[in-house]
Amino acid sequence: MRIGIVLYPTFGGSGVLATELGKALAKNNHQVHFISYSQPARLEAFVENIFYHEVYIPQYPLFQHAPYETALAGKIVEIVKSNNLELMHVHYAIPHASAALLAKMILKEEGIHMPVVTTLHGTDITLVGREASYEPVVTWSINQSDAVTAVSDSLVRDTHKHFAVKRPIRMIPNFIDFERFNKKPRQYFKDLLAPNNERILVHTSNFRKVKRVEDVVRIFDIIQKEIPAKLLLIGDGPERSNIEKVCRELGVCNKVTFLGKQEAIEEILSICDLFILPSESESFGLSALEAMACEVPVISTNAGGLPEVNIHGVTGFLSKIGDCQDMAANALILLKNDTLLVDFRKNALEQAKNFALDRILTQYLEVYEEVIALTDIKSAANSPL
Ligand code: GMT
Repeated sequence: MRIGIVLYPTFGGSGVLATELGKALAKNNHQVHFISYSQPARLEAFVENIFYHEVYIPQYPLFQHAPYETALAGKIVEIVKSNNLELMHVHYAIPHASAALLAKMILKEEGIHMPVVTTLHGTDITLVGREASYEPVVTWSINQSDAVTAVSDSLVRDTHKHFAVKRPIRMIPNFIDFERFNKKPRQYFKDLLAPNNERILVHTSNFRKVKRVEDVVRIFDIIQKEIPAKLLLIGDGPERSNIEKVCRELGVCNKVTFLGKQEAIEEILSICDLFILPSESESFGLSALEAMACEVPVISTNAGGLPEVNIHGVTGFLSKIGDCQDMAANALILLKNDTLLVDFRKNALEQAKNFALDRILTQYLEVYEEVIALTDIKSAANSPL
């Protein structure tokens, strides 16, 4: 197939997932065209069958905010025509779905039929998309897409709850590539970061308020008062300065390492004992799945889709949002008991296998085949949009 993928190029979950999906499709001999405003973070090297098209956003003194959606729709039209693409898969509703649907209408005028598959990732539904100024456009985009998928049952429910959706939404969970994410022997790295064999806790995110990174530090503070421990914080974002301040206030700076944005997260996860994810909202929690694939159990909240990934009492523990005492107590149960920790490590890996790339890729391919077949029937019948 010849597939277009519209995505955010950042380290955020939706961009990561979309890039990894494109790479997997390319490996399976599909031609993939990424469209974004800058090079996707996980598209590091040249890969056969992958093409990247940058959206150029012309500036003009009149614009306070240059119209990205218009430039994106124009780019989609150009790329579909020049590469004879069979479908457009957009990740994140805003503004990717509406831009793709605009492109679809433009192409239809020229007799070209391009189906649009929209994948909802979370914040486009649970947070940003619900804003009054976005809501009608998101609702329209969901209803007009040829197929809509969401990354967890929780997100499917939230979408129906918050938007007037008149069509089925298919749940296709996020996936993990075990070729990349697996526990690697990195003792030298562990010796460097925890020279006295301290337990290592880790958190990765974009340091937005919704991630409650402050809670990570508060949970860690309780833990390190009972056992020797280190905390690794991976990522960066708006909350970073505040988190550093909390570290200073709690007097734990010498035990907390800010690693910033990292490419090879699996290398770091490989030396960690527990992953902490105290998010306020999380449609899936791809970062937790990445940790589990590297045999790291998860201490998280029960927000959104997290209970579908992290199984309470099996792969880690779930707590109420903001309950740092409970999350620390759960962490200590595992950190103080080697045998239990080993069991949870194994369980985490087993659960991660349910989200193995091959299983999930097939589900996306099914959707692609369905929409292409339906588009062929519709275009033969020359039906309206
Ligand atoms: O919250 C993030 O890390 C970024 C955000 C995004 O849209 O890129 O992530 C969302 O999509 C990920 C991939 O499907 C999910 O794993 C995250 O749970 C989801 N974030 C939220 O729902 C807050």
